[in-house]
Amino acid sequence: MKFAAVSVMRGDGPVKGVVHFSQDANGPTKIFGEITGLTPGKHGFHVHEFGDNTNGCMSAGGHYNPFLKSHGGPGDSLRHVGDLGNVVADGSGVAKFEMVDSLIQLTGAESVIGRTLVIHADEDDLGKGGYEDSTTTGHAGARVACGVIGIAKPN
Ligand SMILES: [Cu+2]
Ligand SMILES: [Zn+2]
Repeated sequence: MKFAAVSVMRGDGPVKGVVHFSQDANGPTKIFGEITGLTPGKHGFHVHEFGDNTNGCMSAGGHYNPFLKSHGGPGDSLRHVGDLGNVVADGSGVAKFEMVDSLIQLTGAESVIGRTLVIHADEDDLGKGGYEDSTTTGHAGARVACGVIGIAKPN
């Protein structure tokens, strides 16, 4: 069984993008796409809990964290399910990326379908920055674009 999802990301400013998810049975999930309009450098990238955009990206809640862990990076054992680390924008403000993650699921009890993908203004410090919000949000700053993760046609 193959599963696919897509998030069309928008914000109040110039940042926008499209991010695809694909997963084979219960294998890892591939996450790939392109986000434009960013400042050059690293930007925190997470799945947030709610698919609620009534108040823009703010109503998406905190990082999706069904196992009640603290914030980390995608390679850490201690992390939120939604912690995807950073994507890197080039000098033109374009982040083109592809990653594979074993905690992001497109099916089952901890599925991310119907939740919100968010990209932030600043770098995610992966829990290690020593700021008050490093262990909850990675100190990644404002939510510059977001989009609900919806079911897509597998290919
Ligand atoms: Cu976030
Ligand atoms: Zn987190």
